[in-house]
Amino acid sequence: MRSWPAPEVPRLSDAGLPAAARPLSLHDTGTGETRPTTPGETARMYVCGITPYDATHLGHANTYLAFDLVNRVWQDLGHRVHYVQNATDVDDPLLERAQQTGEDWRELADREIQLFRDDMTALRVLPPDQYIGAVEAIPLIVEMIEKLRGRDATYEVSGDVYFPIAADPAFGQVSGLPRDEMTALSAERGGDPGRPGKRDPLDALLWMAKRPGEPGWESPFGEGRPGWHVECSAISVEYLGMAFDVEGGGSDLAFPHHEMGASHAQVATGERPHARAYVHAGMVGLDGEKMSKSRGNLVFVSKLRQSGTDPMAIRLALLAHHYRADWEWTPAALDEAAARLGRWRAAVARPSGPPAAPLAAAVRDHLAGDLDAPAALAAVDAWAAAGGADEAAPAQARAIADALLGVTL
Ligand code: 5CA
Ligand code: ZN
Repeated sequence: MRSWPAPEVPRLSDAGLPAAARPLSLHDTGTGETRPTTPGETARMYVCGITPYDATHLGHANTYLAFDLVNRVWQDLGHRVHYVQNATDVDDPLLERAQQTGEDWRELADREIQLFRDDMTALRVLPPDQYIGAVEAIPLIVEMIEKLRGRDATYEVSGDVYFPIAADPAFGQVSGLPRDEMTALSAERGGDPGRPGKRDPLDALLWMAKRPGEPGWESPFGEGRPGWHVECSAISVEYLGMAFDVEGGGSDLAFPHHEMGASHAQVATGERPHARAYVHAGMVGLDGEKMSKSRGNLVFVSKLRQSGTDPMAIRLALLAHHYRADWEWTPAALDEAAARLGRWRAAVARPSGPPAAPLAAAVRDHLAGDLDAPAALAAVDAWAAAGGADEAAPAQARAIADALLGVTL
C-alpha cells in the first residue's frame, strides 16, 4: 500500500550543532530492563499499525508518536532507519463494523487508512518505508504458515489452523506473564481460550476457514483468511528479517499479539529472537477508561484538526506525557500545549537567544534515556524563557524542535 509523504527532517550538523553521541536506550518488555539499542548502520523497526476503523484516536496517535521519536533519535545518531508498519485491513472487528453499518469492508478500510495517512502527515510522523496491508500480505502469511506446518507446528480444529504454543520452548519471553493472566488477556484480546478441540487454550489461530458472508482467499489449508498475530509476524520477517531492533505498539499488544508473533517467527525460521527489544507505549484514557473503539470513548485527531487545532499543539499535548505512562486525556492538556507552542514560536522569532548547543545536548540526552519527552519539552521551555545574545540560536532551536521532537515552529 501507499505510505504517506515524509516531512523534511533538518540535520542538526547543518544547523551548526555538534553530532549526537549517546545511543538510544529503550525499555524492553521482554527483559523488563532499559537497555541501549545497538542497531547497525541501518536500524530496523516494526510498529503494529491500525485496524482501520475509528481511527485515528489520540491513543493511536500517542503510540505512533513514541515510535516516531525512536526513528528521529536514531536518524540523529546517523543511522538509516528501515521502518515497516502493517494495517490490519481484514479482521473480525473490521468485518463486524462493516456488517453493522452496511458498508463494504474494503471501502471502510480504504477510507480509514487514508484518514490515518492524513492524520500522520499532519502530525509530521515519519512514514514507514513499507506500509503493508494484511490482504496484500496473504501470500507471505500463507508462506509462514506453510513453514510452521513443515515444522509440525500447526493443527486443525474444524478446518481452522492453529499454532501450538508447545512448539516454542521460549513461549512467554515477551510478556513474562503467569498463565492465568495470559488466559484472561487472550479472551479479552481476540483469542478463543475456551474453544473445544484446542490442544492448549492459549494456542493461536493462524488461518480461519471461510465463514458464510465473509471474505476468503484460496490457500493450501483451504479457503479462508489469516489470523491476526501471523500477519505481523510474516510481514516483519519478510521485510526486516529476524533479530530486528525494535518491535513496537501499545502495551495492550504485549500479550498475546507480540508474544505469539515472536513464537510464530522463531518456530518458522528456527532462529531467535524475533525482535531484540519489544517496546510498548502506555494507554491513553478518557473519562476513567482506556480510549478504545469498543468503548467508543474516542477523541479523533481528524476532528481536532477540523475544528482548527494546530497539529503541532496535538503533538505537544501527547509528548507532554512519558510514552510508557498511562494517562487521561483532558481538553485542558490541549490548551496548555497550545500555550507552550505559542511561547516556543515567540522565542524562535527573536533576533537572538541563549546558545542552543546546550539545548541540543539536553534534548538528546533526555530522549536517549528511554524517550523522556516531558523532560525534553521542559528543556525547550527553559531555553525559550531565558534571554541571550546568540544570533544563531533561534534558528538552531527551531531545527532541534523539528528534527528531534517533530514540532515545526
Ligand atoms: N491492528 C492491530 C495491531 S497489528 C491493532 O492493535 N490496531 S488498533 O487500531 O487497535 O491499534 C493501533 C495501535 O494503537 C496499537 O499499537 C495499539 O496498541 C495502540 N492503541 C490502541 N488504543 C490505544 C490507547 N487508548 N492508547 C494508546 N495506544 C493505543
Ligand atoms: Zn501487529
